[in-house]
Amino acid sequence: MELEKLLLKKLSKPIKDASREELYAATLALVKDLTDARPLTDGKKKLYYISAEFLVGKQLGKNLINLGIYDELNELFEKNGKSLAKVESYEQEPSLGNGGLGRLAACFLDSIATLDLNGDGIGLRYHYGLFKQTFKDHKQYEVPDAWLQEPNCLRKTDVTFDVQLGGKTYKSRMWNLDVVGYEKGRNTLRLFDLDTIDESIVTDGINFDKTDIEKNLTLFLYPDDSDRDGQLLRIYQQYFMVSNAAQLILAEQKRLGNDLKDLAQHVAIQINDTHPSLVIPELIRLLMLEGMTLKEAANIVSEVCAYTNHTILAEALEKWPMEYLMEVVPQLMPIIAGLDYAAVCAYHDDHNLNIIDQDHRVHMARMDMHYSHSINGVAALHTEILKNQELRPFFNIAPWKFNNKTNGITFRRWLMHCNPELAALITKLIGDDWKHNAMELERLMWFYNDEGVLNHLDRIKYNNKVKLAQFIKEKQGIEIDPNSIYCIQVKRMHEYKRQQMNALYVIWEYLRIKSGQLPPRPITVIFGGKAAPAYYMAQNVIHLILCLQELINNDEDVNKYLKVVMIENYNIAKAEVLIPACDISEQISLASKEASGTGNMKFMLNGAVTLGTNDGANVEIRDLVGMHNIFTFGASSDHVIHLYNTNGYHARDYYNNHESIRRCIDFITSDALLAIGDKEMLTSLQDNLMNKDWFMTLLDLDAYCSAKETAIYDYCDRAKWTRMMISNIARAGYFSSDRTIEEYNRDIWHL
Ligand code: 26Q
Repeated sequence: MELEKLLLKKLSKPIKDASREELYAATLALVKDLTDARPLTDGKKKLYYISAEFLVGKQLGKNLINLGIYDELNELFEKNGKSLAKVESYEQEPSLGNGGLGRLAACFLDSIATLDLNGDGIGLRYHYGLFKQTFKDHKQYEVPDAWLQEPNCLRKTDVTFDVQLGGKTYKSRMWNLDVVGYEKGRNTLRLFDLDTIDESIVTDGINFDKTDIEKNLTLFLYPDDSDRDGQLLRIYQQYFMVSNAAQLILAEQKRLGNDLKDLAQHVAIQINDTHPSLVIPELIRLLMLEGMTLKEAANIVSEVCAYTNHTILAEALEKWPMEYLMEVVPQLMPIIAGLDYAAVCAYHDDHNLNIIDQDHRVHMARMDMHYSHSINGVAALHTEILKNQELRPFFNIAPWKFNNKTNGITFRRWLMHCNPELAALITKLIGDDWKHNAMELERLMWFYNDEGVLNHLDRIKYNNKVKLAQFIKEKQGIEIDPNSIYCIQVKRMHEYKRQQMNALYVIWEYLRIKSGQLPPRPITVIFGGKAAPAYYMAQNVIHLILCLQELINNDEDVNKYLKVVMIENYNIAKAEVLIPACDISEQISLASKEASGTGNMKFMLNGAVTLGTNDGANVEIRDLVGMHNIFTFGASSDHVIHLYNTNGYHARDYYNNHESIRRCIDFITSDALLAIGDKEMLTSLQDNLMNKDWFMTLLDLDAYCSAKETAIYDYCDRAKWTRMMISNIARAGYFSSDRTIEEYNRDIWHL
């Protein structure tokens, strides 16, 4: 009743007469009021989580859950013939991230607030964020994503700072996004921007004048950096982000009356990959302006800062030419040189430790590692590889800095919001303590032999599969069968994640069906993910998948047993429909290459069974659920690393020596596919797989097809499969981001 009154005040007409848009605006305003009524978390020490990405997803539903009014509002809407889900779908999804790293930052903010820890996020208010993906002629096209429509979840503030970019002064502005914890806690995500950004400078698609900083600085996330101007723009963005962060932090400390000499007692900074690394020299610069020496400031900053590594791919470790930094941030270069000198003096015998290398490039990760007190990887295997391989020289000089923090996900969004039926069943079975202590999910194992519960689980999965089928029909016009097995691989398109191996499996299955060997149950293979615009091989893989979708779904001999869907513009909202509907979770990266993965955790929590390599957090999933509740295959990370070190992998040998592999590769340029697709793209992909295959697709292809066949047979044993489902859900508690954040706080932040 109370809630109804509050809503009507915002609406000024009866709920039943209001449009979806009006209901959205009123609910958004209501959420803002209720958020304001909750006190901001504070404390003696504060965390600043700095990140180029925050892939927060739609805010309305999540905030309603965390404020504890979702169900009540849902009923109120239903009573008036309205659907809260429809109102939620009106919201534009903020497109402030591209993948795992950005989504992790969003899950972390949710957990930090829920645990009532004092911590804000700091990032950029991109006007278009990451591009929107569309398909035409079986290819990906990129269009700007104008997500900033009014009204939205951001709040304009009058906080501004002066930032020096290329010798000129610009005035920034801070925008706030409320972060409400589940039941308690409230923090803020601070997003910085310039008032002068001009969206109209973007012409045909995503082209714009890259030199006009005043107008373009925050237009896009990861603007094309294939030329010098693009790279300069990336540095401008990074410096703008961290200069605002450093100024905000010091302003808050001064306001609290804290002595800057005691900064490490009051402030912790987490550097999310290398994009915010310039915060180290910038903070040192500002402390020196307050009268400290370089040495004093550097010591304090090292105690404040901690660095998280999210990848071992060499190309993702940022190195900027000194000349670029001289142009963009001349005020930092003397400091970086001083930091390098101090580090080099200490360790003059190993060039791998230099911040500035012989080619005058500045290595961001090296600066992070010298001048922070903690270096962490994001899954157990990943951290071991960092220590023993990629970052070994640093581990040798400072082993105490290294620690593991296995990633996690927020169960508020990835269970309670996206799968309310499953959440309700869990609560009915074990009470609702699991919402605060995810390890309580273990109790579901009591029902391991309870046929009624297992059938109920199965029914929920089926309902979610029906919903996904309706969604795909509505959005993309493709019909899929909810009684088929849904195999889902959704993530950024990258060769190391090996979507191409899954596509080769599709060809393998297609050829088998054509030859009369039918699978025991129909299979639906679902892909989704964006490819970077200049990443041709990833574009080619999308092209192959879209061609296969066209060929197979229209082949009357085959489409009763096999279908292929490539989801257009995969994002958080789509993930929330896909993940609860999944049977087989595809986590098939080349062992050693996927730092952790977090999709793998979301799928298991929603009762999917993993088909994966022993990579990233898959290893920990396997250890938790046991070998009988996961399908693993493929070369070990040790073996893969050995192959790289010895140049021991030759794709050509696999092509020549394995008939089944050869048939799949040859099919990429078969008449059937060339009739649909682009000859150049398909040939280039085929050529790459046969002659280069840097991520060793053919090495694991046979093992992958066999493992998938086993999984599909096991799926047909419903009693067996539903037990695998419940085992996966019950063991997912460890992957709550609440656990991850408690570990960060215990070992690194000490809030
Ligand atoms: C670097 C240089 C130049 C341009 C872009 C970049 C760049 C941009 C984004 C490098 C890396 C990223 C994003 C990385 C990322 O999302 N990593 C994922 O992080 C997840 C959270 O820890 C892990 O679960 C995934 O395994 C990891 O791939």
